[in-house]
Amino acid sequence: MNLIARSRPDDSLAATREAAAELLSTRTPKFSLPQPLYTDERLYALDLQEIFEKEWLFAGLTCEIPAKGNFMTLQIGDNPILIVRGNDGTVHGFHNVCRHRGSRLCAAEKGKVAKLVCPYHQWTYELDGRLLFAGDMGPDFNASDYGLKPIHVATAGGYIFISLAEQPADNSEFLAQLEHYLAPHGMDNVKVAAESHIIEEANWKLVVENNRECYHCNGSHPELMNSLLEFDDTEDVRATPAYKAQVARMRDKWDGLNAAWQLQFFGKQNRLTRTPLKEGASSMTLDGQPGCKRLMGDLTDAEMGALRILHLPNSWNHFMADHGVTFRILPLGPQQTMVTTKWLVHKDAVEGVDYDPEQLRKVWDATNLQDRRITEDNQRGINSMAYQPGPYSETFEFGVIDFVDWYSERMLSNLSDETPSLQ
Ligand code: 3BY
Ligand code: FES
Ligand code: FE
Repeated sequence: MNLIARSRPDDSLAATREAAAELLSTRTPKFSLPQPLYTDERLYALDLQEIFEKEWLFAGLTCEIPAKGNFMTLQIGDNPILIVRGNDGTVHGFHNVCRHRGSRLCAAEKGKVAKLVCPYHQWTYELDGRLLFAGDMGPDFNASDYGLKPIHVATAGGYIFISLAEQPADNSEFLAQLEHYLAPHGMDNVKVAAESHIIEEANWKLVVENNRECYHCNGSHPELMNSLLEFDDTEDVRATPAYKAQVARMRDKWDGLNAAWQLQFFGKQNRLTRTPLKEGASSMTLDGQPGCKRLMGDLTDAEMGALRILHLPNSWNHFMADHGVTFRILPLGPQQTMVTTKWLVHKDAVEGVDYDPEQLRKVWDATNLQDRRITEDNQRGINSMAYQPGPYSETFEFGVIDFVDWYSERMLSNLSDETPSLQ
């Protein structure tokens, strides 16, 4: 065996980057992606490096960490992340990694602490990341050299976004508009009424693609289709005169309530729009009626349609008058993705009186499981030797085209930055 001839790890990294750039720049536009982009573990590692470690990601909600010392954790590829509310109310984000010998610091998904204490040798950090205590480290030890490594955090409208990039892109315009569109929903006064984590055995891009179209909805989502109107724009070729009249009526109402509704894109990465639900439905519940009697914010009219928020690469959301639903995806492997769904209601709504969490979550629990089956079958077919990229419908799958274009553009642009070396 000739060990010398074996390629060095950084050669193979460069080769993977070249292969990805080649696949993305020669792909057929408006067709699904070439197989390796959905299957290959090296290309998956590149997705983590170039998308999930560089772009802004939806992490969670400020209502989940209401008071100082409240924290939440999540995992971005190999990176454990910690988000914690500081003594002064600031939301801090850190790599959840002790500066002593690197142990993961906080294991719980959520919790409350006075200080951040490493379970291994009890190095103790302030909520703002400063190292306060390290036992017997000798006279030359300088604690100020060993603070937790910060990540970028941005909050708006109750949302927490994080970025592991050194210098993330400016997203302030989207954040300001997000806050504006969410204003009627009183995001300072919400709580999580129900939460689910499901794992889909599929590449994260298939999970997003599935969400970006409703070509599959009539065949798969009977519960959701009681309330969801699949198109969100009067310019949509499928928009009927009845739909346009409904939109005009709702827009008068939204204007009266100062509830922003305009369809707005921020590049292809973020989209905001308020749209009606099916005539007669006011919420995404089984019967289309409000799932929570206490409405969000100061709203008094249950019929508000739904605010739809899209944030690539990892979130979509629906906000009605009575509750909001947030979705977060996190990749777990080349063919494995976690989908976290949270149902939000007014924080003063009383469980068992104003809402029943089991009822509230029914439509999206059903829809998530239907989407899991669809997406896992999509992955199984893509793994076949017979798979070849197929054409998207421009009428029904324009959202998928936009996502795949966004992904390809981000990858090609991030790949053209200098090649990172293995540390
Ligand atoms: O969750 C969503 O936003 C989308 C709307 C269309 C298909 N999917 C259910
Ligand atoms: Fe954290 Fe030792 S690794 S205290
Ligand atoms: Fe679906």
